Amino acid sequence: MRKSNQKPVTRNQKKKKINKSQVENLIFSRPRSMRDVEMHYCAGCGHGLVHRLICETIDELGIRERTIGVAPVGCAVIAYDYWDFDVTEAAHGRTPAVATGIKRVRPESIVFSYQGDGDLAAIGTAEIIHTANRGENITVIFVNNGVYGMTGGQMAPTTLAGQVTDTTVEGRNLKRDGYPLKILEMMAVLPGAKYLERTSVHSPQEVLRTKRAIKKAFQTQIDNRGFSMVEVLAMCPTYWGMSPIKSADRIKNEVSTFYPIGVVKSY
Ligand SMILES: Cc1ncc(C[n+]2csc(CCOP(=O)(O)OP(=O)(O)O)c2C)c(N)n1
Ligand code: SF4
Ligand SMILES: [Mg+2]
Repeated sequence: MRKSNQKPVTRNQKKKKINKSQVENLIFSRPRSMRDVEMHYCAGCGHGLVHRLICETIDELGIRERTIGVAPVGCAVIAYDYWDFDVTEAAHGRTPAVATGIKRVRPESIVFSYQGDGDLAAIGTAEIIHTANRGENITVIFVNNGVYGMTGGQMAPTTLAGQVTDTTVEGRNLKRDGYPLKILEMMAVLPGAKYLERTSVHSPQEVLRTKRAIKKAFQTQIDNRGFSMVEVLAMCPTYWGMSPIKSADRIKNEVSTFYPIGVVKSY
């Protein structure tokens, strides 16, 4: 077992000098589906955690060779640099449409779209609703951090009432800016949507729950049951203007009281 004062072993180091008994004793390592590169995300960002959970899931299901991801526009725009399986890119909000095309042409592939809340719940509202309504057999991983991260922290449709952002400097005003959108609850009425769950990555326990939900969503597709989607509440410490720890606390105490964690629809 690795002692706490020893540095973690990277895949490059493994290639160079790790011996057989050390490999046998490893209890934690990088998933095969994840590249051994440094990520560009800010400290405490939720995206890296969600990326890893997707990779672990793909490894455990043994589907790396037939998985195709569709990366969004947003902070996760270069997710293809971090994933070691086929990934393509779509214009802002259009990942479900692109994923639909790929899945219909290559039904044997496991196809997922990865989207932020600006991508999915603003510019891509039409695409996500119609993709779910058609019952496309794809999986959507929806990372809800309540802001437009990539472009500088503007209000998103998911921004909470009173939340300060670059475009709501006195807090989101429901009269002026409308109400925060609960996309999963809206989609639950669509017969084509088969599995919908909301999770979070603000604590180890919730990270594990997110992993189970992502696995079930992929399994839903493998079993040909139809559209599946997991909404993950994620931290954006940079544009929430708080530390990573305070950001995690904010999800626990504030965000998840408006966006309840749990299964919204299942089969
Ligand atoms: C058609 C179009 N409109 C606007 C933009 C600018 N834009 C790029 S990323 C982004 C918001 C991304 O926010 P989100 O999807 O929540 O991702 P996050 O960065 O928060 O993970 C916007 C508005 C764009 N790239 N294309
Ligand atoms: S701006 Fe927010 S969402 Fe983007 S990388 Fe930084 S913490 Fe993550
Ligand atoms: Mg966002």
